[in-house]
Amino acid sequence: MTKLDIVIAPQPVLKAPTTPVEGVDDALRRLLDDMLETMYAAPGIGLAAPQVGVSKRVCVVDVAGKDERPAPLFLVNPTILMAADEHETAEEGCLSLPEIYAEVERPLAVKVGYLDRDGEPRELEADGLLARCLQHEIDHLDGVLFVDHLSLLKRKMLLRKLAKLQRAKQRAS
Ligand code: GNR
Ligand code: NI
Repeated sequence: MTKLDIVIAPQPVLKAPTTPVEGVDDALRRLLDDMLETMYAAPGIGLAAPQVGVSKRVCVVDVAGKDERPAPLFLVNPTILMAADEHETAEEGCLSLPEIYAEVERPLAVKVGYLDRDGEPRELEADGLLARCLQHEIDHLDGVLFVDHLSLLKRKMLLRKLAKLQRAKQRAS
């Protein structure tokens, strides 16, 4: 397996809607495995293909705590089939927006349809952190970042902060 480089905003690949996958083959499984390794190394609880520069409709998720057994999910062509009417606000971060955090309101629970790593159709009902993470990843596959759920003013402020942090990092390297 190979750890991939994570794309940082504002790179255009993060804003582009992805292409659905035609079928699950060995090459796609390799991408999924590399994404999982990249996500664990980051570390993060989810990673979408655009975040490694690949505009395909696939993502990986594992919300297990560090003292729990790993519970990786590989999602090919995921879509939200149902979302709860009740919403909840919680803090989010993103590997493509390092050191930027904000409160985001989302449906509390979702039902997601997808193909698994073997190309088998599946459905998953989730709430809590898993529901939030699935929505965050599916947003990435539609070219949406968590800051896009915030007011224009807040988004501008956070993206300026990110640019400043990235400039400082560049100068230090
Ligand atoms: O690691 C991550 N943590 C996180 C926390 C709250 C809501 C969503 C996430 S996903 C994020 C990794 C990431 O950027 N996935 O796209
Ligand atoms: Ni993200």
